[in-house]
Amino acid sequence: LDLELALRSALDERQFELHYQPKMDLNTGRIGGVEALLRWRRPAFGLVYPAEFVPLMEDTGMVVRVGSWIIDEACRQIAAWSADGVRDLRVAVNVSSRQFAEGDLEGDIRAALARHGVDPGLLELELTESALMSNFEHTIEVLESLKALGIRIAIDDFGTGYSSLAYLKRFPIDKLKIDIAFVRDITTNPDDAAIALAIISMAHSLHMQVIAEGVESRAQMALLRRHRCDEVQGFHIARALPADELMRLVLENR
Ligand code: G
Ligand code: G
Ligand code: MN
Ligand code: NA
Repeated sequence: LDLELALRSALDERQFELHYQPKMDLNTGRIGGVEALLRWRRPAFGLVYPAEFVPLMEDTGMVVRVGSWIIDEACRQIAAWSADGVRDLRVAVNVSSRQFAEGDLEGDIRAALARHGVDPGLLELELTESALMSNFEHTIEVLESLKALGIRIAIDDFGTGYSSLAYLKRFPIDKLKIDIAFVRDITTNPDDAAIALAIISMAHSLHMQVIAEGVESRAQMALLRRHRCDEVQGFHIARALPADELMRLVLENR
């Protein structure tokens, strides 16, 4: 209950911040994008990670209002990096199931892009299979309206949910993100390697890109590159960093 009360005032008290984890393009070795990850700087507690509060935000519906803030903040950051001369770094934000179902995603994104004067092509959404599969008609309508804005759409944690391949074909999806569960033992478990390879092949056949998350070693990265995965994200590249530290890393990498 204390947690819920504290969380309710966190947005107005400006206690949320976004950290950014790089995504490396395996063809060029460049950091082509980042994933924005929510952090709560809770007074007297320090930095709190999403696992401790996102489920409660989802249950209470707070995630809709905070989700709108996250989209605005990500666009503000894209504009700030642009002003500093980095104009080609894509920023992905996570969208929760409830935000997708109940929020006005298109309105929020349209407003944030306009307010900050951001190129829509630099904004990407990460949606989970469960968010997409709950209501087919609603999903297709929302996804089409989002694509019309010019933003990109990825399916997060791919392979652990229950998306039907028939639906996948009909959704305007740009990218699949292979779940960490298949990446963790990819160099030692032939089944996991086979699943990752199958996801990569299927994605490319459907003209989608593929990223693997949770990459923690050079060997995992090398195997994914051999299998023609497009991008990798994980501790082997870097953890999520505050905006200024992330920018230093990007500039060193260019
Ligand atoms: O940053 P961390 O690895 O602790 O994130 C853990 C989980 O929290 C991830 O699954 C991620 O999708 C979720 N998460 C992180 N940031 C956000 C956010 O901004 N919005 C939503 N809805 N979920 C987030
Ligand atoms: O959106 P999603 O829940 O997938 O968010 C990414 C989560 O994965 C974050 O909580 C982040 O801290 C975590 N993460 C990112 N890279 C790695 C990694 O290389 N290994 C592990 N175990 N977790 C990671
Ligand atoms: Mn994600
Ligand atoms: Na994920």
